[in-house]
Amino acid sequence: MESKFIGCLLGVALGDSLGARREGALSILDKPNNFKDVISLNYTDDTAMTIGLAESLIEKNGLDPEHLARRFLENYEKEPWRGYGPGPPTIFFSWKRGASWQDELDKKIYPGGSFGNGSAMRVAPIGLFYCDSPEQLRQAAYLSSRLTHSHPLAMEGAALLAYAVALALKEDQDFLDKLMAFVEQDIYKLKINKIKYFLSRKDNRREIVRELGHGIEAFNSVPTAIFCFLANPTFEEAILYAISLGGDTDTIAAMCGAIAGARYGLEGLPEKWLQRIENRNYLTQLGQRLYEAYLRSK
Ligand code: F2R
Ligand code: MG
Ligand code: MG
Repeated sequence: MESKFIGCLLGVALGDSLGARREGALSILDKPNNFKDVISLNYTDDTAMTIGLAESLIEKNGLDPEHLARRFLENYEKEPWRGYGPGPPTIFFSWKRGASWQDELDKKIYPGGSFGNGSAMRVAPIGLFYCDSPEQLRQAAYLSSRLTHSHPLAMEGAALLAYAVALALKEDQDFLDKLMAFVEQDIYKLKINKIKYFLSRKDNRREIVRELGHGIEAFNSVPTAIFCFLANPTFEEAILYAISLGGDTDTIAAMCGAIAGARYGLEGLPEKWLQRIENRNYLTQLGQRLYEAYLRSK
């Protein structure tokens, strides 16, 4: 289990940093790039916010939204150049000026709140910490999302990704059926059915992108990341495949990396990539500390 906690956090960082090299690419590759020429792997906001969430869960022994909001702000101020989405920094500045985490400030930026994938991309630590209780996991994922992404489709995307991490951690054999029973929003149910259809057709990349999406919206990226994990037999193949789909590649590969890292553990992550990942030691320690916090919470 400890190896899987570590593998999940490092999996986010590997997917994010490899994917960041193609983020926004509209083209779909016919076959995955093997990244042989890459010397160092630097991660973006996806990993920076995952770190913030893991740190807060460890320090507070569970989800404390006020503490989490403070940590997101502190980490952003240390590293504002991580390539954050447009909405969150505006919200961080409002918190700094005294606004509350409960204010759902994203509703002032987007009608009905943000349905960007920014809350799903960082949610993996909740999938690990609350892996024994789907309902606690759902409530924690919703609450963590509400700070910056209060639209129901973002909250649901975060819960779905967290639950996928929990099921992968446990090597659950009824993965898709359990995801289907868990989700409440129709668009996610529709896309989970499409995942089933495409599992035997993974080379139809254009059709997969058309039907599942590869965009910045939670509903156009969370199901795609789950598909990339299920359609490939190893961590490496899943990440390269995710990146080959183009679009929001850092985030789709980060979310796929979270699930695949939880499934295969640290041993399943390619050493050739681990050697080049930024902050490898800190991410490893964070996985260990999150595992200890999880044990204490039981
Ligand atoms: N920001 C980026 N990539 C840009 C390139 C960065 C560059 N490399 C650099 O160096 O700076 N990536 C990161 O942003 C995504 C996560 O974004 P998040 O946190 O969800 O942001 P936001 O602003 O809440 O939403 C993102 C977009 O979604 C659309 N949207 C959201 N809600 C909407 C609504 N209600 N109606 C219409 N559209 C809505 C908007 O287009 C938002 O701008 C990740 O990819 C991460 O890697
Ligand atoms: Mg990013
Ligand atoms: Mg992205």
